[in-house]
Amino acid sequence: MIQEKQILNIEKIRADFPILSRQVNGKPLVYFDNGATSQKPQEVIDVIDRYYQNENSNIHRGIHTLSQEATTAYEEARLVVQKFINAKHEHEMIFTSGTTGGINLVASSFGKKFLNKGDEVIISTMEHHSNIVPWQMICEEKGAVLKVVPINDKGEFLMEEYDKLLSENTKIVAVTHVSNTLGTINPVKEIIQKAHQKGAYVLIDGAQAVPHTKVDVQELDCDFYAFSGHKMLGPTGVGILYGKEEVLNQLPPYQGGGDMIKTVTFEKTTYNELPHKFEAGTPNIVGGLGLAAAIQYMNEVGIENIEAYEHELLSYATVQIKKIERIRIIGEATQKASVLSFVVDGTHPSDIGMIIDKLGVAIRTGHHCTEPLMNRFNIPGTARASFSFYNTKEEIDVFIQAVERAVKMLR
Ligand code: C6P
Repeated sequence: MIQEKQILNIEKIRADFPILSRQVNGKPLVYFDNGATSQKPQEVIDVIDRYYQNENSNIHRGIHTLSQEATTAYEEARLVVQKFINAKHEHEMIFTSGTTGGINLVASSFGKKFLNKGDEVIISTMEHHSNIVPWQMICEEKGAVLKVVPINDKGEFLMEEYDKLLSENTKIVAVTHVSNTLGTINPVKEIIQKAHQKGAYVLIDGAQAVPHTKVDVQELDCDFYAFSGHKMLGPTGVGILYGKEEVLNQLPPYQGGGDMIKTVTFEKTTYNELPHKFEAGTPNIVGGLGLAAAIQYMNEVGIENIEAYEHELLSYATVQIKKIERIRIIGEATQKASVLSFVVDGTHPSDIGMIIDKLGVAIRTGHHCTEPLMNRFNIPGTARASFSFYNTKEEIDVFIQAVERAVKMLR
């Protein structure tokens, strides 16, 4: 009897995700591209459908019933997220368009307020472009310096190198909680503590962490934590930026427009309270409701169960893939989330991806928006399988057979 069935009721879970029963290229879909975006359960699809059929209205503006209902539902969604990541206050949850939106907000607003010539920003080698480029842009504007913490050959953050880079000049440290390309789980609590000792703020990119592990922002004590709805069963175009109240209150608004103001005259505008100060314009209302439904679904399954189950999937897949000749795993950190990146020496990752797609298996190939990381490993890209709790060991068997076949064909 396979062990996965003991942790989760996998048949029931899979039945909740309509797309998982479709065929691709005449084969049952094996969806292992969860790092790019997750699939959505029926509950989330229903919330979106119901909203546009029965509830659609703008929020924070109307006195009519529909608008008030939509406002209440949206603000309740904020509370669901607050509870999920254990933030102290609901107004510390800023709805954004996603992780990228959240990081750009911080880089721009924090940079305007706190960065000056000669100040330093620390990131790591394994960052997604979303946690590199916004910092490069603001550093260039302000004359600040971007410092990069190196990693070892297993893909682990080098704490002793970080210690050397941290100084009184460090104003903010921005690192990923889980690497999308390597699966490495970074010791973010220690990273945060060390930055705070030097008086620096910390932003954590949680895009690949929140879908797979329990995140408690108060326990971490991070200043900012950004993540996307679509990687955790929710819709695209919505995400959350958590920020500590006392830090957010010091930052200037990011964008100007409706909802973020208290009063406007041609001479002077005063700004709204948190969180609205950072939420200019009509938001992705249905996105917020869909995200709350996604969190409720994850809560029902249990984040600890998700983590344990995905860990089993990763261990199983890792053992199986190592049996295939010429395969080299990229990212072998001791602490890993459910990402399996690999290269087949002498072949291009996209050839593997294309061949196994014909067999119904969806993985991502390429640089995964981490080009500097690819340069670190001296490779053009990887083939990446990223698992979710609705995947199974049987699917891993199909994937392994497909990769074996591709490797033979590309000999
Ligand atoms: N990574 C992947 O296939 P957005 O696009 O804003 O939802 O998320 C950006 C982002 C930021 N940080 C990390 C660690 C990420 O993994 C991502 C998105 C996807 O790996 C698409 S490139």
